[in-house]
Amino acid sequence: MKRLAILALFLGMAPTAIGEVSVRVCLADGNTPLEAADPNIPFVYPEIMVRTKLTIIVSSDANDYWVGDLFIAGQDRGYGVLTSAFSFPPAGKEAFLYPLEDGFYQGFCFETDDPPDVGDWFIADYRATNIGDCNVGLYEWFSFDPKCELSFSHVHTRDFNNDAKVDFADFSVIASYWEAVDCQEPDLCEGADLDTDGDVDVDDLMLFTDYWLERTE
Ligand SMILES: [Ca+2]
Ligand SMILES: [Ca+2]
Ligand SMILES: [Ca+2]
Repeated sequence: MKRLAILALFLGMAPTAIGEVSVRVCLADGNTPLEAADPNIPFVYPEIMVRTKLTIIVSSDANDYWVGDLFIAGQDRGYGVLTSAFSFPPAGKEAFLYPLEDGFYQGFCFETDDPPDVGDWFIADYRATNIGDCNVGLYEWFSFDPKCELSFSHVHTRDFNNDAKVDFADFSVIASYWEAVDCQEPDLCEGADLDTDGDVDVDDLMLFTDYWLERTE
């Protein structure tokens, strides 16, 4: 009986306790969620190909005025870039955003109307520019440390002909270099030597098929 009473108290308090700004990652369409690589580890995402475009959405289940940023910091700026950002109606008519690029941060600064509405507030476009790791931090109230960090890892593209889709046109590049043994940096047999060991063989083919029909934007 006592336990029930405590539960009722907890439920009664919940609506005020959970109001919070959160961030999520979607594909370039801004709609299809990109799930974490491991459901138990939030904000660490599966490997994406260089040139892949993603969207990062800032939303809130509380209608409290908010000031925050999405930034790529330090050397991570060599691997990814936040290219553009927009506000959604729930951020309010007076919502405000602007790009920031200084000696350490690259990204966008956001400010909602006072008060905003509950819902999606802002969206930013992210692009993987180089092979390596890149974190995007969500900062609040001018803090130096991010509230959370989205961790992206970029790998060689499988879109060899650069038409934003991995399909037969790209497979034909693998086929045309099949069993080649003299692939060299930086061309790597037009990218077909995906594991960069100098040849094009079944290991490269497997790395290729992992991304079959994926789109980069
Ligand atoms: Ca392609
Ligand atoms: Ca290879
Ligand atoms: Ca090999």
